[in-house]
Amino acid sequence: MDAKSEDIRSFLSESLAAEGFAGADARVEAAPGAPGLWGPIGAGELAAWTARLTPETRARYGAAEAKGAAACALAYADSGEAEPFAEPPAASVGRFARDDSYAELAARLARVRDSLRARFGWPKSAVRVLVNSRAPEKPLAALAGLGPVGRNSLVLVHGLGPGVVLGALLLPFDPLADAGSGEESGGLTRPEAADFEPGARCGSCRACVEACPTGAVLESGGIDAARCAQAAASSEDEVPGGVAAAWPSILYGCDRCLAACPFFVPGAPGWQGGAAARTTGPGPAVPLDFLLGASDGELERAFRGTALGLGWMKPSLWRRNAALADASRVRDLASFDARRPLH
Ligand code: B12
Ligand code: SF4
Ligand code: SF4
Repeated sequence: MDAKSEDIRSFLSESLAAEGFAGADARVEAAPGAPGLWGPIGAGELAAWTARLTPETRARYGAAEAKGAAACALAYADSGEAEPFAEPPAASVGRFARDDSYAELAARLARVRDSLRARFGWPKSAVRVLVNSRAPEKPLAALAGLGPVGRNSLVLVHGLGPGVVLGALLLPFDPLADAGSGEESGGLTRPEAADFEPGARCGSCRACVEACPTGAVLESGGIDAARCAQAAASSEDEVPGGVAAAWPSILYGCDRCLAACPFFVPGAPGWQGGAAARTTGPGPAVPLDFLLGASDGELERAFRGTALGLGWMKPSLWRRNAALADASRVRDLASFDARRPLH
């Protein structure tokens, strides 16, 4: 790597550290107690990921031009909360949506992108930010050595667990150009095939399988999205009978399969440094009386500017989810078989 590339990598590392991301390998400065972790992806590894994208997605993010990437994980704002999930008379909000962790991660990565462009005079398109994009982000995190994919299909990030949002910067340089291998790699952990196979690193643990109220987490690893309550909560499509019958009193976001994981880190300071500073979201629970009684305008005003105020989420969807949560109060869960056929 020439001096300039070395400079770029150091600057990237410093910029990410300033945004709260510790380095996942020994060559980059650690940020103790940081809410985030990042790891580098080299040109060859990135090419394997790019090759799987559709031509449209590849073009959309300029992935074929990228020479490397930095994958990042950010712990939820209030990942330290270990409170039980809301039950009627309230519906719960997933941790990622309580304070809009996606928006926070995107803002942090945009600042790193802007610093890189300003420092090295790169054009706008040289660095791309991916956060909940149309490109698969879990394999980027695994490629960067942030952690393996668990049986629940979520990346179990070293030190932070599954309670994170993931994102990446696609870069015009290879941050691993001089990494070497083995001892020469400076403590760099490179992923193996098992890190991409959901559950291959989970041993005999089945906690997420047991915690999923709708039977969506597969014993063999991964999820059956047709059974996932969060998949149904995000869609206007009719909710399958088996999913409706086991609805876990959620408004949006579920979290059961990640909160049950032994790698989930209750007590970890999230990006707000704890729950006290929450200001930007709906919080962990919303009263059903409000959700079922409010007008469209009242609901839109309540969620505008939060992760629940996304353009595609309509009052009819919030009301439908709230009605399912309301119905869950009269359900006989003891006799419910989560693995029975859906319809
Ligand atoms: C669609 C989607 C959903 C769907 C379907 C999820 C599913 N598991 O099928 C639904 C609505 C159900 C959902 C729910 C949730 N989601 Co979601 N979701 C996504 C989204 C937008 C796309 C995922 C996807 O289908 N990708 C396409 C498939 C093909 O790829 P993949 O599964 O990601 O990749 C695997 C393989 O294809 C293969 N692979 C693919 N490319 C490559 C390349 C190489 C080189 C290799 C070796 C392998 C490989 O390996 C991968 C790992 O096994 C991502 C964001 C994103 N853009 O990635 C978030 C994302 C996966 N969701 C996330 C979260 C937080 C959730 C919820 C926890 C939200 C909540 N509280 O309710 C739940 C959890 C449910 C669960 N247990 O999965 C996070 C996961 C964070 C983490 N720790 O992993 C993501 C990454 C969003 C983000 N940017 O943070 N989600
Ligand atoms: S998000 Fe909820 S419903 Fe979906 S797989 Fe996880 S526990 Fe099951
Ligand atoms: S709960 Fe257990 S099986 Fe599920 S992802 Fe976590 S470690 Fe793996």
